[in-house]
Amino acid sequence: MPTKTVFKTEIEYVSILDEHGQYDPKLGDGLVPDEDLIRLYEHMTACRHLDEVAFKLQRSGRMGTYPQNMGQEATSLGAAYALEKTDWMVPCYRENAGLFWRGMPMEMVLLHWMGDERGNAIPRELFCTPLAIPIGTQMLHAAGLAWAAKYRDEKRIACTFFGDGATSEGDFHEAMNFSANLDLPVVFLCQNNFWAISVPGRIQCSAPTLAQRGLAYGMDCIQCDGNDLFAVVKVVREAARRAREENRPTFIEAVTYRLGDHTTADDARRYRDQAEVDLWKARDPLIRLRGFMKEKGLWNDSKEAELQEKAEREVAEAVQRAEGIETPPSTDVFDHTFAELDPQLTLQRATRRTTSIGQSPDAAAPAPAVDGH
Ligand SMILES: Cc1ncc(C[n+]2csc(CCOP(=O)(O)OP(=O)(O)O)c2C)c(N)n1
Ligand SMILES: [Mg+2]
Repeated sequence: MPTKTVFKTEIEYVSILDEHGQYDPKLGDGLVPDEDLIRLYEHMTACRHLDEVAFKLQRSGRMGTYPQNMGQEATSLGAAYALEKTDWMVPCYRENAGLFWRGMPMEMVLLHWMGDERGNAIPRELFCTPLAIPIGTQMLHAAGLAWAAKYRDEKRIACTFFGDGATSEGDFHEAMNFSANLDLPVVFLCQNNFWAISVPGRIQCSAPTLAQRGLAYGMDCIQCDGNDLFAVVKVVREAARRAREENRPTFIEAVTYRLGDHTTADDARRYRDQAEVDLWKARDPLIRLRGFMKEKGLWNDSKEAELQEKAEREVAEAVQRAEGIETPPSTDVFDHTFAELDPQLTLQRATRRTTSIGQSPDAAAPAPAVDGH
C-alpha cells in the first residue's frame, strides 16, 4: 500500500516593523491610528521607568522580588490594545504595559510585589485576573473564563499570557486540549523570551517553533515578532476575532527577549552571554517604535524629554500611594482565611497567641486592638 501524507502545515511568522526600521505598509497601515501610537509609546515608557524604580526599591529593601518587563513591553501592550476592554486578560507576571493600558493602577502592581494582598484586589470592571506566579496555572483559568463566557453567550473572550517555560507544564497542555476540543474563545499568547530563568529554550522544546505545539491540539498557530507592536496587534486582533466569531482558540508565539534579569533575585550574567543581550538590545521595542514615530514626524526630542519627566512623576506618585497605604489590621489573616472561627481561632484572633505551641494567651499583654468585627 503506498503511503500518503495525512497532514501538512506551515507556521507563519508576522513582522511589520523590524529592528532596522523596515516597515510593511501593506500589513501595517490602518492598524493603529497615530494618536493611539503615541499613547501606546507613553505606556511603554512609563512601564520601562517603573522597572528602573522597582529595581531600586527592591535593592533598598522597600519591596520584595520584582520581575522587570524590560524588552517585552510590546507583546502585552499590543495584545491589550487589540482586545476589547471587556475581554479577560489573564496575565502571568511580566505584562505591566498591557495591564496599565487596560487601566490597572500602577500602585496595585507595586503592592503585589510589596507582598500586600490588596494589590490583587483588581477592580472587577478591569476584567483582569491577578498576576499568576505559579507557572502555568493561569492558562487553565483562561480556559474556564472563556468557557463561562461562551456558556453565557457573552461574546467575551479570554487572552492568557505565559512564557516559553510554561509550555513545558502539564497545565498548559490541559488548557490547550480542553480549549480546542470544547471550541473555547481563548487566545494563548506565549511570550518566548528564550529563557525560563536559567534554562534555555532549546532544552525546553525540541521543535523548531513553540507555535507548533498548538498543532497537536488542532489549533490555529502563528508566530510573530513580539518586539514589533504592529505585528502583535495584527495577530492578536485576528485571533480575538476568530475566538469571538468562531469560538476557536489560537496559539500565538510572540518572539521577544527579557533584557533584565529574570527577577531581582537573579543574576542573568551567570548563565547568558553579553553578546546575546546586546543583540536583543538593538531590537528593543521602545527604540523601534520611537524611531518609527520620529520618521513619521509624530515625535521629537523635546516630546521625549517631556515624556520622561511625566513618566518619572507618574511612577513617583504611584510609589508614594503604594507606600502610603495604611497598614492592614493583623486580624485580616483570620478574616480572609476562615468563614467561621472555632474557639481556638477566636482566641488566636483576639490575642495573636496560640496554646498549640505552648504559648499562654494570658501572657499576651496587652492584646492587640481587635478592630471591627
Ligand atoms: C509551578 C511552578 N514551578 C516553578 C516555579 C519557579 N519559576 C518561576 S519563574 C520560572 C520560569 C518561567 O519561565 P517562562 O515560563 O519562560 O517565563 P518568563 O519568566 O521567562 O517570562 C520558574 C521555573 C513557579 N513559579 N511555579
Ligand atoms: Mg521565558
